Parts: sequence; C-alpha cells; structure tokens
Amino acid sequence: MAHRWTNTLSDTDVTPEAAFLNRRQMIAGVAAGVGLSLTARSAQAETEAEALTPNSWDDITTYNNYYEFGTDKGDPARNARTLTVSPWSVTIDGLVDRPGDYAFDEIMAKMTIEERLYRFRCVEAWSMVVPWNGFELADLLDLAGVQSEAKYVAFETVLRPDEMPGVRYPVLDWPYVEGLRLDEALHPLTIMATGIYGRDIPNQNGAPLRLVVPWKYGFKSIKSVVRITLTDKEPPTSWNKANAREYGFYSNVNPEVDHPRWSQATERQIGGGLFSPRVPTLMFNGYADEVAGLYAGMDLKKNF
Ligand SMILES: Nc1nc2c(c(=O)[nH]1)N[C@H]1C(S)=C(S)[C@@H](COP(=O)(O)O)O[C@H]1N2
Ligand SMILES: [Mo]
Repeated sequence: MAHRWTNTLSDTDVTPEAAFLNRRQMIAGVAAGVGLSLTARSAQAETEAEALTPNSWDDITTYNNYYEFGTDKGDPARNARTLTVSPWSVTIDGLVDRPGDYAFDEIMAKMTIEERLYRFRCVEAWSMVVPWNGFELADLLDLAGVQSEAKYVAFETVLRPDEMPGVRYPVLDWPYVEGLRLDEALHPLTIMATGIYGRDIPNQNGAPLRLVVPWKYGFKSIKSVVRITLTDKEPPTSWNKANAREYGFYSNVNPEVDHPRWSQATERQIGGGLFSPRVPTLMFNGYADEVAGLYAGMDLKKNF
C-alpha cells in the first residue's frame, strides 16, 4: 500500500522492525555523543525506550482484537482488508467551538507525527510493546476548540456492515463506542495512532486512526474513529454496556483489581514463546509516574 502520509520510515527494502531497531541504535549513539546537552525529558524518554523491546510487525498485525471483523485473534488480519480507509473524515461535535467533519488528510497536514513506544495491555491479560506513530489527541481537540463546559470525550468506530463481517453478530451493540474523562483525553500520553513501525497503520489495527491510551486496558483504545463528541456527561462505552460488572468506565490497568473471572496480577507477553513465564502487571501499565495524579483521592476498586 502507498504511504498515506508522513508516518516517517520509508525504507521498503528492510523489514520494518530492522529499520526501526537500526534507527534506535543510531539515536542511542547520538545521545551518548552529546551527553549532557540532552534535555531531561528526552533523556528519560530514551531510557524508557531502551528498556522496552517492541514486538515484531508480525505479532502486532496478526494477533488482534477487532470484533467487527470476527472474534478470533486472526480474523481481523484476514477480514479487515476490505475496509475502505480513504477518503476518511472524523466528525468532531458537541461542546466545541468549531464542530464539523475534519478530513483525515487535513488533520494529518496539521498534526506533528511522533513515534511513541508504548506498552499495550489487554484486559484478557496478554501484552505487547508497540512502536506507534501518531499525534497527541489534545492537539486534535485544539483544532475543534474544546468549550469550558466539556467534561468527557466520546468516541465512535465506523460501522459498515458491507465491509465488516463481524457486525452480523450481536457480540456488542454496534457501533463500538468508548469514552474518556477530558483530563485523560488531554493527557500528553494519549495519542491518536496513524502508523506502526513508521508505516500506515494496518486496517486490523484500526486504520486510518485509532485512539491509544497506554495506561488503560486495550479495549479503551478504540479503532477506526469516525466521531469524537465533547460532552458534559460520562458517555456509554461498549464493553460496559455489554457487562457492567466486568468492565468499568475507567478500566485503568491495575494488578490489584482482578477481573471477576481471572487475575490481573500478571500477564503473558505476546511473542515471548510458549514457555516464557508470565510477568507482573504494573500499576497503570507502568505509567503511574505520569498518570496516577489524575486519580488522586479516587477509590480505584470502585472506579474500576
Ligand atoms: N472498534 C473496535 N475497537 C477496538 C476493539 C474492537 O473490537 N473494536 N478491540 C479492543 C481491544 S479488546 C483491544 S485489546 C485492542 C487491540 O488492538 P490491536 O489489535 O491493535 O492490538 O483494540 C481495542 N479497540
Ligand atoms: Mo482487549
């Protein structure tokens, strides 16, 4: 597929992960050379990036949850090819100064695409590390101008029965919907991903743009977004509507709050091999330093 936009890497004669890892080494080399002239922030980001090894392109693009294309992990890679992702636009409405349909290409022209290497933890207790490309959701919301009464952000996935074989089955109440509190949405870790390994994000991963909230269970990271609505009320969310006892609005990764049917204390790392031991799950998926303050004083067992 041709590159839709500026998802940075263009090497086509090397595997994406080889290109990515080479570039990482280059960045690390340069960083070592300039030593103290690095800002504290980029030095810390580099240290964190060093500690994480991304999953392979294959892992990330063949082991998916995208129920609109089927409920088996391999279904989205097989069935999502037919999703039309261009042209695309996102309606931004509700409590904003400039409501309207924002064309994907116009959004991309205005946004700064960055690489973010994030842990990704599914509520099913498996995890990956993904080198996303994308932009901060806060920057997109700025385009529309968030009004002061707004307290929440609601998201909606495209619904196209002709292109989505899974929506014949009432597994969820389609379209897939999600939501964040406004402060969560504006947090700098919250991104809209448009690429992986510098390439356009594949359909099975939520093309052409999907939310990524790395400190929450994967199902909050809604795919193929067509509508973003600013509201003053907590919006309904698909998994909460399906089973409110098992899936809360917040769904922050929390090893101390188990799912009613399984433990959340540990996780299985995808790509680790058949006999690799489970690893401990980290509070807020390892992002506690950055996000714990959002929940100061809240009972995280009640607000699961
Ligand atoms: N529209 C939509 N978004 C979705 C889902 C889905 O079924 N439909 N699955 C969620 C779940 S449960 C997970 S774990 C992640 C998986 O993202 P990935 O396939 O890119 O790893 O997408 C989330 N976003
Ligand atoms: Mo998930």
